[in-house]
Amino acid sequence: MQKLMVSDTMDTMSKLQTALLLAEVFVSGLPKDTPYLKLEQRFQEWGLEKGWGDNAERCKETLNCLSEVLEAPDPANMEKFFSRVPSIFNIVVFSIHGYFGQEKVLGLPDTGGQVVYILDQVRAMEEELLQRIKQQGLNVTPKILVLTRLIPDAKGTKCNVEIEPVEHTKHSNIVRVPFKSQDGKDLRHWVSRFDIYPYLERYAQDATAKILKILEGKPDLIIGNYTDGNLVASLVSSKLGVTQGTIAHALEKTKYEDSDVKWREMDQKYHFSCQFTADMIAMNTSDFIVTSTYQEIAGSKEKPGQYEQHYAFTMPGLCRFATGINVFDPKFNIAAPGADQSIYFPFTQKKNRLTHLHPQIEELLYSKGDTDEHIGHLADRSKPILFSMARLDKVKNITGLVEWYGQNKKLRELANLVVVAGLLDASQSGDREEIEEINKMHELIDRFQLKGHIRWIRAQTDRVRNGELYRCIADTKGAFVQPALYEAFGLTVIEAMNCGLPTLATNQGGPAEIIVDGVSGFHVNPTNGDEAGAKIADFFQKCKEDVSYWNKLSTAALQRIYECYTWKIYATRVLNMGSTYAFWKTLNKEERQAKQCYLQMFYNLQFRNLAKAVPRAAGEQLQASVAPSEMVVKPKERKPQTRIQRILTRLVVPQNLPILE
Ligand code: UDP
Ligand code: LCN
Repeated sequence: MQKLMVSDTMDTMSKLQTALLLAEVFVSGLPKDTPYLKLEQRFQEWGLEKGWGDNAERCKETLNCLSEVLEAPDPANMEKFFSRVPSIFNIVVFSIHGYFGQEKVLGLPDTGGQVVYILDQVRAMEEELLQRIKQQGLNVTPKILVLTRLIPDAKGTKCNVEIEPVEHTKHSNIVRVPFKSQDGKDLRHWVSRFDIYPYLERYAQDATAKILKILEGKPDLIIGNYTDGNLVASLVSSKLGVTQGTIAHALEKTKYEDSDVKWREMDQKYHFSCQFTADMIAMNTSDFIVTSTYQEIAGSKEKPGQYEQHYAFTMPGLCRFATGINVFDPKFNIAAPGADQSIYFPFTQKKNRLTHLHPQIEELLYSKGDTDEHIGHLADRSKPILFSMARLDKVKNITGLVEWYGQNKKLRELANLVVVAGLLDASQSGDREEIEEINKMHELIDRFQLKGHIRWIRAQTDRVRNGELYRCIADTKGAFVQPALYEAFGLTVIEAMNCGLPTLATNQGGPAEIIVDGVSGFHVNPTNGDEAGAKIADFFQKCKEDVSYWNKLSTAALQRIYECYTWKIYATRVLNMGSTYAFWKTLNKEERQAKQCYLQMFYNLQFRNLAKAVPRAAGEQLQASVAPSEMVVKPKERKPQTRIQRILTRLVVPQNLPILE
């Protein structure tokens, strides 16, 4: 093991302060680019080891930064110093549900922005780690592992491959670990994210063994994603004693109205009792939480935030959270994601445009006749295109958009509608919600006689072509619309804006913060279809009257992106969080331990029983070809509470812990 920054002999504060002073004076007298090798001997005499910088100038800055922290530890200095402490080399990222892969997965059930986010995040973090390691004068190879589920029946994807390097990285891999059935066999097919809970504990054990083997030791940071990944991150972090970061992506409680109070009605389909309990455990065990927007934490004047809605809530007959999560806890941080700018670039960059894809896109948008790939056609090609792309989940409200369009004669006259969403044939889908939405799409197209005005294209998995598709929509002077009933963040919104496509997006969730209404795009109210349809029609009307209006919106969208939504800003922030919270973790040990004990009891006595009640049988006994909706087994009767559970629920626990009543 290599000692970094200070040696074992550095055992008092005064020794450290003296060493800092001597070293600072020494490096100040040297040319800035003097390599660390030439400083090493003197540094060691003062008890300083590698890690201060790769040259005299960088070392001076780091030394100075620590001196200032010791004098006056203000937040800016602390963050700067922690950004230079070489404490993170190996990172594990958990993203378990859905199909996690690099091709042919987007649009498959439960597989959307989270996968895009994590792949881009890993690339950005690796780049930042490499730069930091080099600048601190070290020769260490970082490793990032994305732990997901291995799915033997991979549906033509690589989700059955155990280890897959992450494209455009040097040291990052996707590692897939299978779920196990009760008899210890690998579970073969995809499992809905709502039904995943009985598999997670065993998964955490198997994943831990795999991680320790690949890394030949513990990681320095574990980041969980979504409820399942966050719960597993909690279990693994607590077992290994590693700093834990949590990313929700979307908290389901916020997406489904009254899902806490009506948990019993919904439990057979969604198992929210399990999900919300897992969320509460992960939020509380986590050392830090990363959100994409401010509203995700604390909401706005009009609406509470996603996390805020977890402060106090009740699942009647099950439990009541009195102080579930405190949104003023300093563990909350915002780091907004970006979009890959090599894929999503402005339509005006003519020399970079992927013109070889234009014939395919032309076919996709305008060819006649229904196929497996698309339904409907655009009779009048001179009209601009109103475009949307999302998974065909209820909350994405693509059917709502078709209805707004169908009902608004003026909008139908002004623009064509193109939607990329899900599958076109319900009999091919295994996803409960998607099946309902597919049937609704067909019904709406018939009811409003939209053929000739609408093109419904099945989910598109080629990101590069999708980038060019956004730009081709911009060529028609079209617009992107994100009509979701609720959208946690909305990567499609920033992808469209990166391509210079004017964007109208839901005012429910992240997009309300991404877009400044009337400046860099527009907000639409998804609960008022007439108003939303009219606002979109109004936009196209104004563009028709004044071409410069469209250009103004396009430029403002790009400006907003460059100011706030890039992966470089993101990676810097998240790695700083990793180092900073690793430091805080070493303080207040007793209080932390008490909290962890309570959460462990909560996991053992509450979560485990809930997870046991989720039917596992579906995948383990029936054939993979049977649609999940046909496989739903009635949950077992809940067992009466044991004595220890009753005692636990009366425990008096410190502030800011989820209190069960
Ligand atoms: N996407 C895609 N093909 C589709 C549907 C979506 O490539 O048919 C991509 C889309 O470009 C975006 C991601 O999937 O990168 C969806 O992310 P978003 O945050 O909008 O929504 P999520 O699916 O995560 O809820
Ligand atoms: C999940 C969602 O629902 C989206 O709103 C986000 O953009 C995506 O994850 C990435 O965080």
